[in-house]
Amino acid sequence: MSVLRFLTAGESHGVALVAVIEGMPAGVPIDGVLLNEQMKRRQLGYGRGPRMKFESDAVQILSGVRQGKTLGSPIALQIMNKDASIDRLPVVTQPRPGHADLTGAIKYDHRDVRNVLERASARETAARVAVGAVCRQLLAPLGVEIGSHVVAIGATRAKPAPELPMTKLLAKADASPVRCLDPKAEQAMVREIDACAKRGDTLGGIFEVQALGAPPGLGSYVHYDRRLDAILAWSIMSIHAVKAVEVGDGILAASIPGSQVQDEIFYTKGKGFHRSSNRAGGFEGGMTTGQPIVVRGFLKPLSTLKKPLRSVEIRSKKPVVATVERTDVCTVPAAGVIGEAMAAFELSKAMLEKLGGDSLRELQRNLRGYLAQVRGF
Ligand code: EPS
Repeated sequence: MSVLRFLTAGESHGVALVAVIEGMPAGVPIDGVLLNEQMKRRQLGYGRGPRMKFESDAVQILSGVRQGKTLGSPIALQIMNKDASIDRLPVVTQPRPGHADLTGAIKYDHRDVRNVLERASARETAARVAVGAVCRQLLAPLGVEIGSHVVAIGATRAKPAPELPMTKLLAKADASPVRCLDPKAEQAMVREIDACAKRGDTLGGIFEVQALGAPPGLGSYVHYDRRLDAILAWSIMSIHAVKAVEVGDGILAASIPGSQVQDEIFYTKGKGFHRSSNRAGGFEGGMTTGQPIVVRGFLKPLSTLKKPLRSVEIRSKKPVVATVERTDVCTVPAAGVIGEAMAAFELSKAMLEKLGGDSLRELQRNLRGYLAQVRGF
């Protein structure tokens, strides 16, 4: 058994995006239809730009899967770009404030900002969603389900989400153009996106990822880099445009007394230890408690503006306005799907670290043994 890891490669308008997953146990059933369902979900959402209308992201499995099951060997995935125009696209010398453009060009000594923006683009997240879709198929037989919904777009905030079984949450969120569970807020969000598009501006917002069924004790308090809430926060923060992450009621908790923050502990025969609240978002001491995992990503508005901001031409150093690339007005609904993928990867990794196993059968046996031990505590 090795540590689960993945790499992605590919430019936004290059030939393809690719990903390699290493450390996936053998014997995990992989359904290509389910993989592509996840890819489609990432392409949806009100406020997306023209690119998503003509790309139909589909995953090709190049290795590591045979007769519908993982082999235990590296899994290579490929997503072809319909728009593979990278060699015909113009040189960019007017960096966009907020994008990787200027700092990336300085760091890598590029005089064409395109060399930066092609890889810095959020198109890379298509490869991450493909990886997450494989991880979900490992987690499903282990009883872990992951979903997300949109909590806010711009100034519009949804009312607190009801507790729903994961299939219901996903069905409701995916049926909404902005992946929001509150129909009133949904309408206001759509109006806000429309108004923003008219102004040539962009909008950020908040998505919430939930994971149900994770056993208690994933991650650890014993060392800083084993705290799974921190690992998950890092992972969500790595998604393009995410500038803040919240676990459970973390932001509110900073401003209210401890008696209103901690989740009290109860014990009932037959049911074992339980809580009547989950303000901690499923983590105590960096470990899963067995309660639902709740993590939110806060996206700043995208940095490509139709009405561009002031910038500087990198060769002449003269003031200009930033380059205008084709882009989206709002990507918060898609970001939730990407957040799910990152959570699926981190939870798969944490499960394998805790339980071990080179095959799904071995992993499931180890999980059953651990859960029996937990029940007997
Ligand atoms: C994206 C593809 C991109 C953008 C967006 C995400 O397509 P293009 O640049 O060809 O229009 O729509 O990229 C960005 C938000 C960004 O900052 O680069 C995708 O596949 O998600």
